[in-house]
Amino acid sequence: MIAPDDNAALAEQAARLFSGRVEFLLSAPALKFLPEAGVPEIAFAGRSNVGKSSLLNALTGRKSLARASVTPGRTQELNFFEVGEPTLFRLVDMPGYGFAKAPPAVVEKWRRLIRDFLRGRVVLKRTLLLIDARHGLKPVDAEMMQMLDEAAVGYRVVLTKADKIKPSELAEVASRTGTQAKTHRAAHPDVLVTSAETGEGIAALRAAVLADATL
Ligand SMILES: Nc1nc2c(ncn2[C@@H]2O[C@H](COP(=O)(O)OP(=O)(O)O)[C@@H](O)[C@H]2O)c(=O)[nH]1
Ligand SMILES: [Mg+2]
Repeated sequence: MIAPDDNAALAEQAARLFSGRVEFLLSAPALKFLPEAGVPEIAFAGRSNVGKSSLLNALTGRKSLARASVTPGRTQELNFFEVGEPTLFRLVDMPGYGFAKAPPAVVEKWRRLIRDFLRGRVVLKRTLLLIDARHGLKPVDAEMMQMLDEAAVGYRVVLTKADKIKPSELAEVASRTGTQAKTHRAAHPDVLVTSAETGEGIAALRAAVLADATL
């Protein structure tokens, strides 16, 4: 479990990078609006309300880089953020899934956008799949993992909201989630544990993102 590279130099470089230039680039509601594929990209995926916006904000030390959506599941856009000066890589905030009240047409549009992005984006180095530590993997997450496996996009499972449960439960969920991840061919075997609230795991996540982006 845990620990990407606890390489001190990498961690230091990552900390410096994320405290520097991080800037919103654009929102792409369809593939034809994607920015040119000039730099590596790391995407963030997860159910609505998993804590994706909060994690992006914690990662970049900004209060409101990624806005918490007012209506869960409404935003069907890929949001791009540039990191570094000049840009070293981009973060891609993918629309959340698993929202209860979405009409089938919205879900289908989401599925097509994500599938085509995952399959066609050559600069996409890794996806971080966010999972609420209180809930563990749900059937909708398994569907996302299958899409990632099929697109052959490597991904890391990141547990969010670690502060919300007891350490003993957290260890159990992390271990169980790691075991489940190992059954997916594109999944990284290590599970990262984070809390946007306490900052747990954020430095390790920064280092992992930098390592993945600059593979
Ligand atoms: N306690 C705690 N709450 C969190 C954490 N991350 C997010 N939340 C809360 O979970 C809710 C959903 O977060 P948000 O980032 O908007 O989720 P998103 O829909 O995945 O972008 C908000 O009320 C956040 O304040 C965390 O690490 N700890
Ligand atoms: Mg959000």
